[in-house]
Amino acid sequence: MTVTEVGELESHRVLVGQEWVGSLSTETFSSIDPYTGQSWAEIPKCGPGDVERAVGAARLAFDDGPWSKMTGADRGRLMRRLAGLVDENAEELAVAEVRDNGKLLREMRGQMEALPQYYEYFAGAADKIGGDVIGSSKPNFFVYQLLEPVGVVGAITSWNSPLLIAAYKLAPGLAAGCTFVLKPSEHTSVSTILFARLVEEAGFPPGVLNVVTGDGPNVGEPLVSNPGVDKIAFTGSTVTGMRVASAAASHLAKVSLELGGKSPNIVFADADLDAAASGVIAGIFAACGQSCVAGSRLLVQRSVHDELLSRIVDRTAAITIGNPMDLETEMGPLAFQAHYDRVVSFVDVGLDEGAELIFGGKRPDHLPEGLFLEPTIFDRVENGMRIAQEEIFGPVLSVISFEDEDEAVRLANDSSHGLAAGVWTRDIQRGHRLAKAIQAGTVWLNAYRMVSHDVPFGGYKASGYGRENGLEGLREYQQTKTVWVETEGLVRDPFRLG
Ligand code: TXE
Repeated sequence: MTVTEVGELESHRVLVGQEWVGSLSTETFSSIDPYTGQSWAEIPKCGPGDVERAVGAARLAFDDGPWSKMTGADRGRLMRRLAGLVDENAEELAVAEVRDNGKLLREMRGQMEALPQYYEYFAGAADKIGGDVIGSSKPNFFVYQLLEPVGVVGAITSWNSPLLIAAYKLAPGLAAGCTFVLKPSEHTSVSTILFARLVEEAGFPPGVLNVVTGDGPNVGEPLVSNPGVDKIAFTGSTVTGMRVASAAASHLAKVSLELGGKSPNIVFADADLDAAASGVIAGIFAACGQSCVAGSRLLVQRSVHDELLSRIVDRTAAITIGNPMDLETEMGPLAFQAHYDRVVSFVDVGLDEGAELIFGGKRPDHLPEGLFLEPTIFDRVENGMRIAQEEIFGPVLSVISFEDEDEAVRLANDSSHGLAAGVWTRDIQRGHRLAKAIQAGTVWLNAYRMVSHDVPFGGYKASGYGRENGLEGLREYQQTKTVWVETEGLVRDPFRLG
């Protein structure tokens, strides 16, 4: 599909089992293009009944369907076919995501080009799932462990990178042998629906992937609470993540949560300041800061504060803001109106708290309409301020100065979140010391915003639990079964354990 064809208003249906059906209610909701402010797609408004149907189809496929009898090699073959189809359709998928969430075409093209690697990597793991033989101390017993799929997975994704975040869940889960009910964010449903068509085209059996579209209360909650779901894999806000975990507890579903962050980007005086400035910009202004790993707190050693800030401000002033489809654009609009209003409100919060606004803070002069906000920098921020503690999820940087390494570590860890951190220094020993001392699931030394299909990713503290990607990500979709085999044919004392 070309760019212009995608521009036409589309009607989409949801996938349940092997059937593309309208939701039971036949109601729809609009997907709004944040750049034009216009509706560009109508999405089925699913409800609890649709979730029930979808979970039933996933359950059947897991318990009884052809999927449950396939070998890992078979699953891997289907996943490789899917990777090829994603590759062939990357442009259509990228454009759909830009229309849905306003992120840059250049960013979404990059994500879609990376997407096949997720399915290929885990396809390669699908036929290598073994188990373990336990060297048990119990004589006359042969003990082994099987690695089995966890079952039906309810996967719930956020709006900022819909298909990438879905791949973090689907690729390892399919390799393990799970089946899925996938609920995309109500702000970004289209690319998930297009992707589901590719899953079907690749030849996956009915019920392996089901897609239900709609909001949290009517679709997300019923999915999480459904006793037919064995595991919930969730990406979104910390507040919703807590609700998800407690609803899942009602039927003891396993949960993995990838939540928000307030990640520190820490620059020492001995750093390569050009590289650090570029890393700070990447951390907070790429994707308009709408990234869970946004480096939204800049911790800078006082002696290089002015020098670093002048480099950051110079580069920030040169950022091109505008149409996300234009490949020259570096910052597009924010994703939707309510989110825009929330992000903008933090400018007043920062001013009220006494931070110094040194760049941005308003709509760009050349863009009188649309959900645009200038890249915004607050200096002289105290780490206790709301703009240093709360995830803004927008292009707002809070700059905090520190004196020495101890203070840097203390400030970095003085946060309820712990998703990621960047450390900029030429001192290799300090770099490793900091990597150990910082409470976060990912630490980048002299880099920022690196993710890959083969590298585990996830949070400490309120940023969630469980890991996605890498072989550790595969384990999230497996459970172990221990098998004891009596090898001597002995009759044992029935009143003795073991
Ligand atoms: O998240 P929500 P949103 C953060 C970021 C952002 C905020 C809000 O701070 O400003 O979250 O984003 C579904 N039971 N991140 O509104 O509300 C919902 O429909 C089950 C960080 O997207 O948490 C959507 O599909 N599901 C994040 C998904 O949960 C429910 C990326 C996320 O929605 C539900 C995006 C419920 N009760 C936002 N309520 C990151 N870590 O990357 C809602 N949902």
